[in-house]
This record gives sequence, C-alpha cells and structure tokens, in this order.
Amino acid sequence: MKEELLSLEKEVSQKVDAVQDLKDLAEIKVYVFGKNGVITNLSKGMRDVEPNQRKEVGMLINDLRNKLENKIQEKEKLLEEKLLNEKLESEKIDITQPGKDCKVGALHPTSDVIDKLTDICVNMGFSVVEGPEIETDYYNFEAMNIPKNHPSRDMQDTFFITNEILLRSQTSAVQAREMEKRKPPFKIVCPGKTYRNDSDATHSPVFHQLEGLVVDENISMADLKSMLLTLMKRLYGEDTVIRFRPSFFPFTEPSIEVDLTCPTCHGKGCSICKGTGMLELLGAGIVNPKVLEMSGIDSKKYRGFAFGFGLDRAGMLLNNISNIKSLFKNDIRFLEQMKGER
Ligand code: FA5
Repeated sequence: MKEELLSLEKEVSQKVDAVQDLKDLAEIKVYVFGKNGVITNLSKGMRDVEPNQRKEVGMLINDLRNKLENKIQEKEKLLEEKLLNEKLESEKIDITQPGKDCKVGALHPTSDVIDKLTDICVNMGFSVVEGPEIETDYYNFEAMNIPKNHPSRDMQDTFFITNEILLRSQTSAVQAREMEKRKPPFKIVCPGKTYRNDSDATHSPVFHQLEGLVVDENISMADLKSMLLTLMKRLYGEDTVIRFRPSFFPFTEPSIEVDLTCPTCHGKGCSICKGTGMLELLGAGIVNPKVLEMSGIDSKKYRGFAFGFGLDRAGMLLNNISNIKSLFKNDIRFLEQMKGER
C-alpha cells in the first residue's frame, strides 16, 4: 500500500510541476480529488482494508491528501501571480511618452467675418433675418426697381433657372420681403450666399453679402454715413481709411460705394486693386421711395437707408488675402495660416 501511495504522490507531483496554466491545474485537481479522483477512490476503498490496518492506512491516505493539497495550492498561487504579472505588463502605460498631437479647428475667414459683422450690427440694435437663395425675379429685381430689360440688370450677371426663378444675385432681395412683413421703424441685417457669373481675383461665382436695411422717420444720408463709419471702425480698427464714392443703384437714391485700402499693396496700387490702391467693399444709399411704396410703406412718412457688404472681400481685407479663390479651396494649409492670423 505504502508503495502504491508513494508512486501516486510522485506521479501527481510530476504532473503539477509540469503544468503551465490554471486550466490544466484544474483538470489535475479533478483527477486527484474529484468524484472519481484517485484520493477519493482510495478513501472509498477503506472499507475493504483489514480492521487492524485501517488506522495506519487511513493516516497514510490523509497524509498524502494533505501533501497533494498543499502542492496544488502552491502551484495555483504561482500560476495566479504569473497571470497577474503578464496582465500588468501588457497594460503598462508609459507616462513619460509625449501626448498625441491634437488638431484644434478654427472658424473659416468668411464665417469669422460673418459672425463679427453680424455681432456688431446686433449690438447696434439690428435683427438678423434670412431669405431664400433660390429667389424670384420679382424680389431680386422688380421689387428693387429693376424692371425686366432694365440696363442695370447687366451689372449683375445672373444665373437664371427659369424666366421667373433665379439664384439671388444680391441679398437686397430680402429688402422687399422684410418690408412687406414689418411695420416701421425697423432695422434688419441679412447675411447669406449670393451668385453671379463672375470670376477673377476679387470676384467669385458664389460669394457672400450682408444686407442692412433701416426704415424710420427722418432718415438722412448722415445716418447712413455715420453707421457705415462705425461698422468699419469696429471691424477694422479706429485708424481704418475708407473712401465714400458716389455710385448708382436703381433701388437707392442717392447711392454710394465704400472702398478700403487694398490688403495686397497697402494703397500703393497693384494688379489686384487695378492700380487704385483701394478695393470696393460695399454699396449703399437712401432707399428709393418707389421701392418703399412697392412694398407697402408710406414713403411720405418713412425713409430708409440700406447697405450691401461683400463679405468675402471684407474677410480678405481683414486677413490680408489677395485672391478670393483661396477662400473656396478648403486647402488645410491656408486655413491653418488663417487660424494664426486671428
Ligand atoms: C449690390 O449687390 C447691391 N445690392 C448693394 C447695395 C445694397 C446697394 C443696398 C445699395 C443698397 P454690388 O453689385 O456692388 O452691389 O455688390 C456689393 C458688394 O458685393 C461689392 O462691393 C463687392 O464687395 C461684393 N461683390 C460683388 N460681386 C462679387 C463677386 N462676384 N465676388 C465677390 N464679391 C462680390
């Protein structure tokens, strides 16, 4: 019997020594202590042992059970430690490593100038409105005192969809829409996209304008001039040089255009500003009484002034950009540079 127990101890010990993971160790446990395990079967066999030998055999079996239990427990502890160390090693974080470069975005120069100008206007009491980009001939032209076949339509090379429907060529199209809806006095601005068949360094087929319209009693050219001066100074700084020029728009009388120093040559004259040293930024004027009347506003009681900023140009002047196309290319290198400018 003793021999048998010794050989069993040896066999199980060798198996435990050789085992490499907890799953295999669990199988050995079943082999030794399971329902049909070798130790369990030895205990069951006690009833066949001669009564006078039972005590001694019992002690030997118990002794072997304790030895094997200890052996397996030690191995279990070892394997658990090994597993934990492997896990810790695989999850190790090197906190001395430099962090990953995280890209920070910024507003596009056109969005930036839209936000800035709109904010300035809102602070001056204007409400912000929107109008459709696909517009009727009536609101874009006729309600603005530009009848069909009027020569001033040539100033805006328009994309027509049908005879009566077009891509709006000016945000002035919102003027009549708002005048029909509102009762004076009111002040509105409308930033948005506009479309013309135009393309060079300062003209793009899609561009942005910001329309402003003020209707009230006793409006004069002095109000318009001081409003535009304030807007320009708030946007470009107190020492901004601007030039008011007489102009013509069928919907304003008198009409003016406003120029700002060219960002490319700083006033010296270059190909971008066609040698003038200045770039045209906006058109404006006192609303033609005919336009007020067409939209149901009493022109004897009320007068108005209106202005239409070219927002892409405004952004170019703000960021020293010489070609309007850069604003539409979405070249990340250009946009990165713009981020630094603001
Ligand atoms: C107009 O569009 C008038 N509706 C402005 C106006 C509003 C006058 C209210 C009176 C009262 P004009 O065509 O000049 O005007 O355009 C106004 C500005 O839009 C220009 O000064 C220029 O800055 C910008 N602009 C015009 N065409 C383009 C274009 N193709 N690309 C980029 N900017 C343009």
